[in-house]
Amino acid sequence: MGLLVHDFPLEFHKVAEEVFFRHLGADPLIKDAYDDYRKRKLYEDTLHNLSFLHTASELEDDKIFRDYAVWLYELLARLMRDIPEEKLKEQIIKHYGFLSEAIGKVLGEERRAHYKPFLEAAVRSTKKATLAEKKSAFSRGKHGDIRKKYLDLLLAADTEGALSYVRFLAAKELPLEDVYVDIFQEVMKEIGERWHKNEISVAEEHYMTSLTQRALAEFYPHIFDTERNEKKIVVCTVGSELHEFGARMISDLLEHMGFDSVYLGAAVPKASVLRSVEKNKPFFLALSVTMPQYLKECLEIVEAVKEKHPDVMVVVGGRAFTTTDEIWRRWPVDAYEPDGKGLIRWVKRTEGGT
Ligand code: B12
Repeated sequence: MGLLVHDFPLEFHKVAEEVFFRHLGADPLIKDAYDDYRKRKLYEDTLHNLSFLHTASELEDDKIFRDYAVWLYELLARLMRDIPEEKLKEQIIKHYGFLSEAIGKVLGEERRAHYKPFLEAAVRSTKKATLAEKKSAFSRGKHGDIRKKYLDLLLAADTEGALSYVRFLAAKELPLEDVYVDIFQEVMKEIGERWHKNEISVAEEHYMTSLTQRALAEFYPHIFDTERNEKKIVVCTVGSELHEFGARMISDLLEHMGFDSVYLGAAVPKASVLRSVEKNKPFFLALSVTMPQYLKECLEIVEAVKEKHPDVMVVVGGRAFTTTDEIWRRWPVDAYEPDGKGLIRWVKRTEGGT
């Protein structure tokens, strides 16, 4: 599934073409030494950058694009270690200049002026970005030793070892929220970091993700052993969002609290979410977003649910919200929580009426 949002302006394809030809004109290396694959990648990456720019502008949140600019710089710097950092920064900043020129040419000076503050903020963030290693807290703190041991087994591609370690953990009867949030969520984040640092491949990431999803199944007998509360909740991801691990965890943790969880999975269209709310009349709807591009669709769903089912509470969460300037505060949601533990606390407060 593509990363372009449902309302991605068609003219942006023309903008991307303009940017592409500006790069070709400015750099003989791209024109002569790039094969078709790399040229296509340059074009696609430009569309990707435009989709983040569009999202930040639509949601009036420039942190989304600043955050993306830093992420992009770090990704490219690690992929192209042969290019000195300052040179790479120059090239990226030149690219933002091309985006601005191309927007002016294709969409007009007014649109160019509209996007200017977003692009300027991205340039400032790129200039400040650094690859200096921050001290990782991954194997420190609560359950740090378990995280490290489990990740080491994944890195060694030791499927049997990893699953028997997970069974051992299940037998220890640690609180489910610790296992999910402190261990599996943090391991998944670390896997993402290592992919971003170009230390592990997409194949390794896929393997570790699918094994960890399988690991959750070891806890299922425990998930359903609680008393039911006769309330339903509906959980899903929206837009073309394929990251569904977080939503799955939320669904399991709520099931464990006694709710009947209707888990719809990934990338559920607005009309289907509404139909499920209509049919299940949940205590609340939980929407998960990881890629900022799908935040706008999330907002549209929140607004539609609030209009049609004002008695249903809506809670949002997922990594995308951490890349915004607390955007949920401007939304008609009942809560945002950063992780499964926060959601459990919110449910207890809400059910307890405090
Ligand atoms: C696994 C993974 C994938 C898998 C997902 C598989 C699956 N079945 O879910 C696949 C391979 C599909 C994937 C694809 C992509 N990915 Co990816 N992925 C990840 C990774 C490594 C882990 C995600 C995860 O499972 N986390 C564990 C869960 C449990 O954590 P969580 O989602 O944050 O959920 C917790 C909280 O956020 C919260 N929460 C979540 N939802 C909700 C909802 C409510 C209501 C509440 C209250 C709370 C809440 O509670 C959860 C539990 O505590 C992340 C790294 C990361 N830092 O997240 C990258 C990451 C998210 N991916 C990234 C990228 C770039 C992509 C791709 C664009 C790659 C590509 N070029 O194709 C695509 C996009 C696909 C798409 N259209 O969505 C980047 C995003 C960077 C950015 N700038 O936005 C990340 C951050 C990697 C990185 N470090 O660079 N990815």
